[in-house]
Amino acid sequence: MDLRKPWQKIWRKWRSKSTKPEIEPKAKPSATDKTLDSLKELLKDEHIPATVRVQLKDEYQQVQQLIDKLENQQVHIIAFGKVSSGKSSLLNALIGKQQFSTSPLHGETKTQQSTEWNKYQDHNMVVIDTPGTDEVAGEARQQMAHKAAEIADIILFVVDGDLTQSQLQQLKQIAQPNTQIILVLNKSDLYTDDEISDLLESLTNKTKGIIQANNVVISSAAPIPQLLIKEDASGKQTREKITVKVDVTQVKQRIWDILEQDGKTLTALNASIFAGEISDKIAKKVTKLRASAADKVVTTYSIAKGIGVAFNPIPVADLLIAAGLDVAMIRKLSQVYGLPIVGKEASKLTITIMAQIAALMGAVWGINLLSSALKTVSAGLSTTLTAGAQGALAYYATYLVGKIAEEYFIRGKSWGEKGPKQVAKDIVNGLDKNSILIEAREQILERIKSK
Ligand SMILES: Nc1nc2c(ncn2[C@@H]2O[C@H](COP(=O)(O)OP(=O)(O)O)[C@@H](O)[C@H]2O)c(=O)[nH]1
Ligand SMILES: [Mg+2]
Repeated sequence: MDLRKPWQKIWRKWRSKSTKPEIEPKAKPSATDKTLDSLKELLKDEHIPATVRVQLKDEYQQVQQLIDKLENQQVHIIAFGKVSSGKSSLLNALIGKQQFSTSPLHGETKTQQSTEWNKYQDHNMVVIDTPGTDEVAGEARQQMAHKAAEIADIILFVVDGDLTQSQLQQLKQIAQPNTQIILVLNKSDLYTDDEISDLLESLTNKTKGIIQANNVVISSAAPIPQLLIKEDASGKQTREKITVKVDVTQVKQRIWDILEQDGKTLTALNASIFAGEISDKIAKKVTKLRASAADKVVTTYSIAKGIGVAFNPIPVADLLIAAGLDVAMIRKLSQVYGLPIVGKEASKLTITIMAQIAALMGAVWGINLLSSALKTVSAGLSTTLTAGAQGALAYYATYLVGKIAEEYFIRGKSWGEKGPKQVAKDIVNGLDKNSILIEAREQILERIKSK
């Protein structure tokens, strides 16, 4: 071994460094890198509380699948279509081995399975077999196939005859602008040439706008031997078994053409589109889940406050002062919105909100509101009912505090340009006071009676 060599290398490097400072040019992140980053970000978003995360299990699983797919540089080719159309047979014929089990019986493939096929440039081609969709198989199966199709790059939609209305419907559901769908008319051995050209014409027409005409192809993935009956001049019949060759060349050709044409962009594009869609979907779901969790918090605390006051009436003017529960509610809400606040900050926010409510109500708070509460809530004024009315009012006050605080958190802990006064005003005006009071009374009376 020549020991000088490493030293020469170091020397050369040192010399080059001393002449020009060597700053490694940072490789520009590729589209796929960016997508990967945003997907990973999605998974670790700390603003999403654990309770909401649990309910996003399916979405997160899909995100994780896409991350795996990108990290392993996979091109996904998935067979999709009704049971027994020959999906498993087609994939076997493509990869050249009996990987997926097939059967003349309905529904041989029970779960989704996949296997590596070939390499295409740097990509690993993975074929995915699905149980198949039909009317009798359960929703869950369909869901699973749809989810897999969503992150697939090439979909082989397999049929063994003309397209039915429900198949067309499915096709429309899974079709996305950047997923390549190859419509495969399998079992072509069962048809005459004329029948095949009629079928191809019909398939192409029905899928216009969804599938490119050159993506409609035929195959015989597992043809059955045919019996040829010959009759000679004397009328004697002879039977001859003709084996038909497996033929999936058109499907293969289309897959290669697609990869050749836009293999590099296909996976990156699909992934980034899907990433965008799933993050929108997650965002919407988070918003919805948060809103309902927040609503539960607000109602729970409003009832607690209402009952507390009903059992231990305090002057209306003091409602705003007995604010312990409201502070606790606001802290809970801040957690729901992933922007937790504690201690002083929570008290300060509660005071700010209560000040807005007090200012808005002013004199009205004491007189009009109470009388309207009494009117809506009680006909005669038995003690229970008066207590109920006061309780309802307390409920209403806390409810307002909750709704206003929610708005503050939705805006990312800010009142925005409007300022707290306007935000509070809009919310008070937007709520149906009477129905809240009626709801409050019902909730409170129910609990008073049960005590
Ligand atoms: N005649 C004919 N039969 C086929 C062909 N491809 C598949 N089959 C048969 O159709 C049945 C269902 O095939 P399978 O691959 O299990 O369908 P899958 O449910 O869609 O996966 C099996 O009996 C296959 O042998 C084909 O090209 N021609
Ligand atoms: Mg199958």
